[in-house]
Amino acid sequence: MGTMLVTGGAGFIGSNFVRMVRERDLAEVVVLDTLTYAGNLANLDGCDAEFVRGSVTDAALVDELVGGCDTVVHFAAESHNDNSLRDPSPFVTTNVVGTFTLLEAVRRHGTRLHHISTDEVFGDLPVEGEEKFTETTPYNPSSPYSATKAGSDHLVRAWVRSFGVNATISNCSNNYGPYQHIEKFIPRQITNILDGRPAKLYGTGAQVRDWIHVDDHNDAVLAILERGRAGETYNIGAGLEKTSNKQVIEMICEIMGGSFEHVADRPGHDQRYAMDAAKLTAELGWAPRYTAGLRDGLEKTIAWYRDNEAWWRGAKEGVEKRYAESGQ
Ligand code: NAD
Ligand code: TDX
Repeated sequence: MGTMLVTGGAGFIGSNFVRMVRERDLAEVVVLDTLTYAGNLANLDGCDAEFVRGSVTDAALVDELVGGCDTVVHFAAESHNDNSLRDPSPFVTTNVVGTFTLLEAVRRHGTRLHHISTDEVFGDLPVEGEEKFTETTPYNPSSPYSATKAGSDHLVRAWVRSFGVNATISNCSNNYGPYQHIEKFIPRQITNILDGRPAKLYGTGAQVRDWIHVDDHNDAVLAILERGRAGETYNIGAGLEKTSNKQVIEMICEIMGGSFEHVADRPGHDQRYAMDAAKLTAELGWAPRYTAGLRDGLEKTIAWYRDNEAWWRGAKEGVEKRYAESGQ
């Protein structure tokens, strides 16, 4: 794949992706990341990749970097729903304007782009029922975060159709695994319990997420880069057994020996996400590797946070202080 520009490569999914690409020696990697609170250079420790600190909204920098690479994989985003409810502004700038800036650069240079997106662009599904999102489900985002991700997907589609840009999109469900920021559901609960605090469940905890290990997500991204059809969108989801937030928190508490409490619900809280990944499987032969169930993946993830306290410790107090301000 020549030289690959990975935006947001110092974040959770992007850094796991860079590690995978370098370990398999699939491409030379240049990471472009502005290192927000969510970006951490330590995530790339031991990875043989060039690092450039800068924003995807910096048109001159983006043009120069895109001009020097063969493929762009675009992970950079503001990624947390709760933050988008506190202050949507950086979501619009990074997710919408940043994607626009990249699209203009790949248009000028004729560079292949893969855009990383989310299942949340489709809105939500009732908790009861087995319906799943497909690639043709109409967009219906609920939060400022998901609205800006939906906007970025629309921009990519328009640049494909209007300007013939060579781009693909993937929409993935909730990821978990090592290096996930402790503001997110699973690592927040693991680090709460390691810290002697109760785990925190929003509202009743009846909501359902379609959990996927980050390596399964990144395997799918590589399959799309290698064999995906230009202009296409692929849904990514592991199809594990339906598990509510309450069941996930109970599993974590049981494995770690902790307790949980109910806290204020998230305004506009999406009820259920579920992805139909049949197109990805049928066309590209992708299948998840973490098939032993969520409990097995959680045990490995808990072990990682236990073994890597120095990685998360510095952020814990600030994250919990911000949540406490909204009763969470
Ligand atoms: P993250 O918040 O852990 O990482 C985002 C990274 O982007 C950080 O390193 C941050 O510094 C960087 N960044 C932010 N603004 C930037 C800017 N203006 N210029 C350059 N870099 C910038 O997020 P994540 O969970 O790794 O998500 C990565 C991508 O995957 C996002 O596009 C997200 O929407 C998508 N996604 C995430 C999930 C999930 O469950 N986490 C699921 C589906 C899709
Ligand atoms: O402390 C908590 N307690 C709790 O019950 C937190 C932080 C969350 N929750 C609930 C809210 C959600 O129903 O857990 C669920 C998961 O929450 P998040 O980790 O914030 O993820 P979600 O809002 O579902 O979005 C995630 O998946 C799709 C990612 O953060 C997005 O980047 C991705 O696009």
